[in-house]
Amino acid sequence: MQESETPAGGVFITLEGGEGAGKSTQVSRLAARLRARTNHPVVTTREPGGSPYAEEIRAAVLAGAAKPYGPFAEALLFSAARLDHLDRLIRPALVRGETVICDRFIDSTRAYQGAAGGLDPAVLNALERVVVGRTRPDLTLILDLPPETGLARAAARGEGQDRFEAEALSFHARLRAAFLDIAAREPGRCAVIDAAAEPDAVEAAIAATIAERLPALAGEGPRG
Ligand code: Z5A
Repeated sequence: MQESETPAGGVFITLEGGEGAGKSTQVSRLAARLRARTNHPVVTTREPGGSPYAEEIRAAVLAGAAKPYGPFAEALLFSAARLDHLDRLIRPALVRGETVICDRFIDSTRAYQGAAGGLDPAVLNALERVVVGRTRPDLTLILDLPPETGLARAAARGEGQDRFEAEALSFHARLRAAFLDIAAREPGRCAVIDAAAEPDAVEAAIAATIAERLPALAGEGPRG
């Protein structure tokens, strides 16, 4: 494991929210927008996953392999995946001064295994300290929408339900409340985006937030 206290030179942005909130769509759009405006690399990645070992864990957890063992076992597996992802992809990219945009990160563990799954926040804090250390997002965009809308979008893809999409609506309502609570507790890091709007409007809201919160990133000018 690399030193978890490695200072990061790049910019670390995460997108969070419930199912079908449009995170993947907006990760791509934000990356394209930043690449058109900056002269340094922009890396997109996701959790769980983002490195070969973490992708293996992703496949097992989303298939429900750890569900019988409860939220603590799932949190440990997400943390093992995160440790590898941080070591192999995120920290090296940040040290090189790159911008990393990640689809889900620590707030998903807090919301899914913590608030919705019932895992003690003190346990999650301890895991975060060990696994994440100081590699915290500079900005977290919380894509907020009614869970019914997000689940309908996810269902419309016709790919079947994974372990979390199959949970009851009340679980997804707790997730939404958890993400909003995280944003309220950490307003310096988090910004809530209305994700029920059309994709172009969501993209514009994200661009405005980047301009406000990370002006150096937004204002480097077009690629020469
Ligand atoms: N999980 C966890 O429990 N603990 C953890 O620590 C971590 C994760 C890191 C990952 O699954 C699961 O792991 C996740 C939490 C759990 N739960 N689930 N399920 P995933 O990565 O496969 O699922 P997801 O993150 O929820 O992704 P998603 O369902 O693909 O949603 P999305 O990325 O937010 O949305 P999208 O793919 O961009 O859009 C969904 C559809 O809606 C698609 O057809 C789009 O074309 C459409 N879309 C997008 N934006 C819009 C707008 N604005 N209007 C209308 N339609 C739209």
